[in-house]
Amino acid sequence: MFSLLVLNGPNLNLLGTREPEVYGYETLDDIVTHLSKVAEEVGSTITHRQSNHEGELIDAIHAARGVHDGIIINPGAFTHYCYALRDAITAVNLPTIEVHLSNVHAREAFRHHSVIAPVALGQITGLGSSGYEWALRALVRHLQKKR
Ligand code: CA2
Repeated sequence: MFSLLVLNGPNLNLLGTREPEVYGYETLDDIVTHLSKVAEEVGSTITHRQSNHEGELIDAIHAARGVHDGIIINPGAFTHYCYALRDAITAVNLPTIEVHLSNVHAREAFRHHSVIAPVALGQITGLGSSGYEWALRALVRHLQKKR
């Protein structure tokens, strides 16, 4: 049984309400509900947190130490410039998978670079909401191998 922290960054609370052509029609609640079911299926649990504030995400990452086994994070636009978020992930030393709904490489140039990716176990981008599910399955498999 693994305990996973799922974090979503700025503006992702708006999912399902605007720009569905980019981010899909599902709300964040829809995504988290599905993810909870997948977690149960693989004998794990998730704790979800969305914040529009850098410091809150950093605090949640710090608090994950000794509580959660791994992190799934969609850092939103923080992905591209937030070194403090990257440092927090490095500091807690928990396996972390970065997820993006859209294919960041097919979008504006500023989205092509992630400051998070080098400290992440891996990155999933462009697969829509299913990216969270693949991240969860991959993280659980990674944790099982480490046991
Ligand atoms: O594709 C992703 O998941 C992103 O992390 C989403 C971020 C963007 O800044 C990244 O480059 C890629 C933006 C999240 C905005 O979410 C919205 C959802 C619905 C309506 C408007 C914004």
